[in-house]
Amino acid sequence: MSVEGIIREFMATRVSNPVESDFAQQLREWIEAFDDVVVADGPEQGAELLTALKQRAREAGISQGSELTTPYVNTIPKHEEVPYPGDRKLERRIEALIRWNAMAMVHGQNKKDHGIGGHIATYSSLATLLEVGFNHFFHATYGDQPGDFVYFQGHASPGIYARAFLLGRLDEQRILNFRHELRDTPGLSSYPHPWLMPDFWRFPTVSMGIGPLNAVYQARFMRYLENRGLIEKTPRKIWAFVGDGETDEVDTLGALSLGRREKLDNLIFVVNCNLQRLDGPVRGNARIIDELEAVFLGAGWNVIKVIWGSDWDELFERDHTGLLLKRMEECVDGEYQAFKAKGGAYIRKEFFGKYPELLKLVEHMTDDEIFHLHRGGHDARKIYNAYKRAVEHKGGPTVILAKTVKGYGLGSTQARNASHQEKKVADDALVDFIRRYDLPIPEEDARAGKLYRPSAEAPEMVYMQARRQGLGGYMPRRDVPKIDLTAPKPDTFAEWTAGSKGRAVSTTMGFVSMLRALMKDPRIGKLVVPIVPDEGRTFGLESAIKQVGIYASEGQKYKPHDVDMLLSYREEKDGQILEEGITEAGSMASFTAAGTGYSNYLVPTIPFYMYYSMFGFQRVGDMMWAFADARGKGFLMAGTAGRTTMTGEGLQHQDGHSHLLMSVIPTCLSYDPAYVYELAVILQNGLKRMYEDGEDVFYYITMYNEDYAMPEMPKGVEEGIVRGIYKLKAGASGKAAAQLFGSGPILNEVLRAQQILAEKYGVETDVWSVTSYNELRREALGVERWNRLHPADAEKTPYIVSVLAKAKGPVIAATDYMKAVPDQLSPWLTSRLLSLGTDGFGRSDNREHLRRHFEVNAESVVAATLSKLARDGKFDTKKAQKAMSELGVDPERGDPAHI
Ligand SMILES: Cc1ncc(C[n+]2csc(CCOP(=O)(O)OP(=O)(O)O)c2C)c(N)n1
Ligand SMILES: [Mg+2]
Repeated sequence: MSVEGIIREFMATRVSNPVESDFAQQLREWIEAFDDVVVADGPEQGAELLTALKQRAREAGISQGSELTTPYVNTIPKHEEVPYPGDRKLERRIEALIRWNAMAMVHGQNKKDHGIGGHIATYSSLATLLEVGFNHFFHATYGDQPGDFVYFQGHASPGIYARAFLLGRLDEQRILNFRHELRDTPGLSSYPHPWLMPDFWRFPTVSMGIGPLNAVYQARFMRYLENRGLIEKTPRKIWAFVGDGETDEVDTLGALSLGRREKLDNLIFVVNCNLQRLDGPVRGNARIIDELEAVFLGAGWNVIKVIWGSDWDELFERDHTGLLLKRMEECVDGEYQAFKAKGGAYIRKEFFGKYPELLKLVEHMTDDEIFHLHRGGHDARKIYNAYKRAVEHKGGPTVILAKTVKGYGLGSTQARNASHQEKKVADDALVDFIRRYDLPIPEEDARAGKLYRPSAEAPEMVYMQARRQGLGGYMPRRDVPKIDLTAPKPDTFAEWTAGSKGRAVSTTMGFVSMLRALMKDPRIGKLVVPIVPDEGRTFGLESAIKQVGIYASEGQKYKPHDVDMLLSYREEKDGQILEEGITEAGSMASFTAAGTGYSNYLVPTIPFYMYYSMFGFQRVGDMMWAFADARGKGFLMAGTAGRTTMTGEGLQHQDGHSHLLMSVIPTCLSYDPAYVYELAVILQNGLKRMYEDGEDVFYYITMYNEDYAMPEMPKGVEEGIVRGIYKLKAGASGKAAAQLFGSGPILNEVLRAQQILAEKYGVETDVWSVTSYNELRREALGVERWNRLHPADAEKTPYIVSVLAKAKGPVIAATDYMKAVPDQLSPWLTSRLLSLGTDGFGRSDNREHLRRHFEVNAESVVAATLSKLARDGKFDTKKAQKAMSELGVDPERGDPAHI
């Protein structure tokens, strides 16, 4: 824009204007002086001048709006670039081969098996961004430590497989089994799943948003381990490749401020800005790069934009009008997408054609040359320079915003709204592809979509191997080490299995004291990672805070107000507790980093994530699923659990369903202990199974805040506790007419019911403590399956059936969770089971009223038992009906499940 144009625009929008004409003149002088500096001494001097002025303004107390979007050009100017260190000819060849094999793999599989799916457009846009990383940056090891971590865009996995194929890591048969995992020979999972390919993938990323969020916390966890002396300090980096559409997920951008706060210069995001997501443009009416630049800059990240390829540099140099940049800043992403979909003539007319000066700028170029003016994310030199800067940047995380083309190089499917789901390519398009990339594949083979791998001696293959060797080996790779750890023996927990000697305590208090003891254990103490989302006081963690401190990468820069108190707030550089603040998702990400430490750092950290039960699975369930996929280990400790045990807080706080939700994760063992000794047995067993025996499972344990006397552990109940049920208290005569199941604090109601039934109604019952319906069901399903598959063999008996073999009468099960939790055992208890649970919305009240409302108090258990016995013809029906009013149970009241 001309100087006068700027002045006119500026004056028109001015707020204060004392002496208008004078100011316009002043402006003119300042701008001209600034222009002189830029022309004479270069843009850096111009920038420095502005910085100095800003500093001066700040000193004078003059505030200005901060600028969060910079011009729509590359952050690194051409003259600051270093030359590309690789052999571009060979690298181009390698990239073309990977592109071909990725496409052939997806195409071939869909031809063979219609609708099996797969993606090529994502990888096509990402290929160069990954190749520069694989050839020059991604370290597989640092000495004896695993190297950099790379979170790949899940939908780009065909490219990763194709690369591994070329390197000889995956054979042809394996590639032919892409998305065919259930055949005679091993297959390839659709996306990154460590559960399915445990020596290959490290991080499950395909559920959008989870990868980037986990990456941020992984970077922080790496620092935590370094600061606590559990791993060496290394220059390791965490790279997260993120889709531009993926940034719409709140998870993707929600934890950015942590990166800045913790100065995570080990963290690099690369956002693949191909301007499209699944349905169409990410920001058709604006520019996603501008939006993301502002977000990341605002969060304090180092932002590097890689927008234009090297071939644009010459155009910029020749454009003295500033019109090229102006035109770029006029166009929105919807137009940029159309340019790449519609070809060179269209770009000439619609982009350059707007200004005669710009048309002139490209008059020497053919339409084809114009079409092939590269975007930054397809230019290895630009990418290399951005990565180099990112790796060298100190003091905070870096994001690289790389502009690419979705479906790049795929011919007619490039940059179309439907590109994302393109799987099959027309035969002619395959031939076009090999021509475009100059691949030595016979046309016939191209039409058939055959895989192609040059001989190992081919220069590009030798180069590819050498690059990886230079960087420490192949990637991705997941380490599966043998954990050399002995769990504390059961007698270590003697203090907690001995009972509370009449003192009323909660299972939560019991847990915290065990946790404190575990942290003192000479073998595993250091490995324990307690995690809390601002609920430490709720769980009584103050003493633990004093004991081991809260992790704070900068220590404690202030004197806490409670410094003179016994349990003061203690932050330490090597503090052990991760106090995450109010972020269950962030805490879950820390849990994931710590729960996979055994593989990612070869340090078997043992996370205990303590949180408000209600804010568990239903809030971060997808992350829990990913945790299981990643073969995570650890303990999810769900406090303030139980719909009627959590008093006062009401509907959105009372959890009566988490056990049901956690039952869906195959590797999650969930327990609902009533007593501290049960909890002790479960913890010991968990530590042994996960860290001594090496099982890839994790634990979900509900804890309560109801105080009551904890009994001493009866003899011989350990197996029952672990398997899910044991007999706690038999009826006095030994001839029980019914069996009462209780769990968590509701077990106390059941014990009271046993007493009322005996004393008031002359009905003897046995009481069982059920620690895990989920585990009982899983075992029974396993046995049942075996029986189904072996009809000629003697039938095996599920544990639940065998423990109840001699127990007579119906089973009345009461729980603080939905009836569906005990109902899981129905197939093996046929007509015997009657479940009492807390279906419905919670209420604010105390335990007495809540339990009456949800019909899980002792009186309701008594009434249900009598009713069931009456229905079975074992108790007088009239007496059963009358008992209701004696017990304060109103048969005509509304069903709590619906009110
Ligand atoms: C949580 C979640 N929601 C939806 C999807 C389905 N999905 C897969 S890819 C995709 C579009 C991705 O767009 P973008 O992040 O821009 O990546 P690109 O393929 O363009 O590189 C969607 C919606 C998913 N995988 N995860
Ligand atoms: Mg995209």
